[in-house]
Amino acid sequence: MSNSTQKLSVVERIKTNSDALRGSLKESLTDDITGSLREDDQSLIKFHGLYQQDDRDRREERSEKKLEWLYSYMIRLRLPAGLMTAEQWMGMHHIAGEHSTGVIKITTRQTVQLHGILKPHIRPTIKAFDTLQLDSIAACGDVNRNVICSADPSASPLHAEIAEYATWISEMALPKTRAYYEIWLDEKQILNKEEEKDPLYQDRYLPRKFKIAIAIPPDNDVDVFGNDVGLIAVVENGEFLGFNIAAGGGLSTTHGNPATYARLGSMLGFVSGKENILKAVYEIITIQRDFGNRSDRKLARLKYTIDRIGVEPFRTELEKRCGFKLEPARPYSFTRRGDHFGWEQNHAGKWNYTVFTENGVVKDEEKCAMKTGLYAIAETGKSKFRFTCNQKLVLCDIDTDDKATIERLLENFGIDKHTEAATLIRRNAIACVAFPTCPLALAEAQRYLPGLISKIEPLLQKHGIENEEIYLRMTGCPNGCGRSYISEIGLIGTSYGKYNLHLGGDRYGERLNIKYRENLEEPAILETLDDLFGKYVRGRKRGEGIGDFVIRKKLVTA
Ligand code: SRM
Ligand code: SF4
Repeated sequence: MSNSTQKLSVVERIKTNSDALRGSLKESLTDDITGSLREDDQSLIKFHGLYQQDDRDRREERSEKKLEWLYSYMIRLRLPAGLMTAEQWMGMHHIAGEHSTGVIKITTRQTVQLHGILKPHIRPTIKAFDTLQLDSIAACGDVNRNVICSADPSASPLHAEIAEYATWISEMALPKTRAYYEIWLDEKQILNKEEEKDPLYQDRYLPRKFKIAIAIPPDNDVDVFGNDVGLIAVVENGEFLGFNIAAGGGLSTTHGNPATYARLGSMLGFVSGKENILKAVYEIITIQRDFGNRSDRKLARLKYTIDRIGVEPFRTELEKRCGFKLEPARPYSFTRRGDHFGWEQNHAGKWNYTVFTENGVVKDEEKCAMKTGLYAIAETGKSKFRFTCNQKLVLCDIDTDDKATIERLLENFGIDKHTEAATLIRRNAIACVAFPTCPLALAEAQRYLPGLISKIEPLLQKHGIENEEIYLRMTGCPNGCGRSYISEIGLIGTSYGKYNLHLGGDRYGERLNIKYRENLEEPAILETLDDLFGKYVRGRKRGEGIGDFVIRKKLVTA
C-alpha cells in the first residue's frame, strides 16, 4: 500500500521548503519591476486562495510591444455551503469595483471569484474581505477546498442542521499555519513554531487538491459523486441520522494521457454521530496524505489512490484509523439536480428567490442591471445570499412582509424577466471560465456557450422538446471545471473552436458520460445534436431522459 519509493514532484519540494506556505511571498509582492511573482510563490499563493493569471486576449499585443504579459490575480473565497449576508454582498460589490474587473463570478463550487486584481491590490483586497469576516484560506492549493452543500434551503427542514457540517469540516481541515494572517493581514510573525504545528497536513500538505460535498437528497445539485469525499445525508421520519460516505470521485482527464480518467466516488458505508462523521472524513484525508501519488501530479488525486489500493483495503484502512466500523450504506434517492428558479417558500414560511446568473457571471447588462439590482436588494438587509453549485444565486430567508419589496427591486432592475426568460436548457447549463483568464483553456466556454445555446434552442423547439430537462455542460479543456463529464451532453474543448462531444450521463449525476464525437466545430455540433434530438423524440420511452436514451440505444458505448 505504501507509496514511499516515489521521486517527488517539484511542487512537493516547494511545499516542504515553504516555511508553512510563506515562501518569499512578501518579497515577491514588493517587487514592482514585474506584475508577476517568483516562480515558487506562484504555486504557494494558491494555498492563500489566489492564482496568478494573465489576460490571454492581450498576450499578442503585449508581446508585440515588448511588454511582459498583463499579469493579474484571481481571488476565490472560502465559503462553506455558499452563504453570505447582505452586508458581505455589499462589501464584496465594492471590493470588486475598487480592486478587480468589477465582475462577480459565482463558481461551480458555491463560492465567488474576482478576476483582474493587480499585484498592488492583492493585500487591500484581502484586508477588505477580512473586515467582512470573509477569507480565501485554502480556497485553492493541495488542501481541502471549499466544502459544498445542497443549496436549496426550502428542500428540507433539516437543511440548516446538515449544512452546518460544511463549516465544521472546512474548519477541521484548515491548514494551521498563520502565514495568511502574517502576509496579508499584518499579524506579527509567530516565534513559537509549535503553535502552527499541523497534524493533518504536516509540512507536505496533500498530494493534490481535495474536495468534499454534502448532498441532501432528493437534490444532487452538488454532484456528490464527483468529489473526493461525497456525503449523502440520510433522513428518516424527519430526523437526520448521518451520512452515507462515498470517496474517490474526480472529474478531470488529460487529452492524450490514457492513465487519467474521470471517476465517480465509491460508496464506503454509513456513519452517524458528529464525532464519528468528522473522524471518518479526517481519516480519509490522512490516508490520501500518506498514500497519494507525490511524483506525478496528473495521477495524484484520491481517485487514483483508491484504485491503486482497492476499495475494500481502503475501507479497512479507514476503519483501522477511525477505530470503528462503517455500517452498510442506507437507501437514498436523487430526483433533482437543477436549481429551482423564482419564488419558493420553505417549511418555516420564509421565501427564497433563485436568480438566473448565466454561468455565474454577475454584471450589469442593457436589459438586466443584475449587479446594481442585487446591491439594491442587499441594501434592504432583507435577504441573505446563497450560491449554488450550478453557478446560480438564491436570495434567501426573506420574510413574507418583505417579499413585495424584493419583488419590486427584482422587477425594477429586470432580474425577474431575465430569470423567467431563460429556457430550461439555458437554466441547467454550466460553462467554466476558460478564456481570457484561465491559463489552461484550449477553447472558449463561458463567453461562448450562451451564443451556442441560442442556436440549440431552435433545434429543441423544432423537435418539440424545449420543455425537457436536459443537462448540457461545456468546459474549455478536459479538466472538467464545469463538471462536463457528468452531464447528459458534455462539450469539452480540444483546441480553439473545437470540442469533443460526450453523451450519456444521467439526469441526476450518478453516471459519467462517454465520448461520442471528437473535435467538432460549431456546424458539426449543431448537426449532431439536431440528429440526436430527432432520434430521441422518435425512440424515447415515456419520461426517459436523453442520457438514458442514448445508453439504452447504445448510441455510445464505453
Ligand atoms: Fe477548476 C484548475 C476554474 C471547479 C477541476 N480551475 C482551474 C483553474 C484554477 C486554472 C489553473 O489551474 O490555473 C481555473 C481558473 C479559471 C479562472 O480564470 O477563473 C479553474 N474550477 C474553476 C471554476 C472557477 C470554474 C467555474 O467556472 O465555476 C470552479 C471553481 C470552483 C471553486 O470555487 O473552488 C472550478 N475545477 C472545478 C471542478 C468542479 C468541481 O469541483 O465541482 C473540477 C472537476 C472536479 C475535480 O476536481 O475532479 C475542476 N480545475 C480542475 C482541474 C483538474 C484537477 C485534476 O484532478 O487534475 C484543474 C487543473 C489542475 O488542478 O491542475 C483546475
Ligand atoms: Fe480552465 Fe479547463 Fe477549468 Fe475551464 S475546465 S476553467 S478551461 S482549467
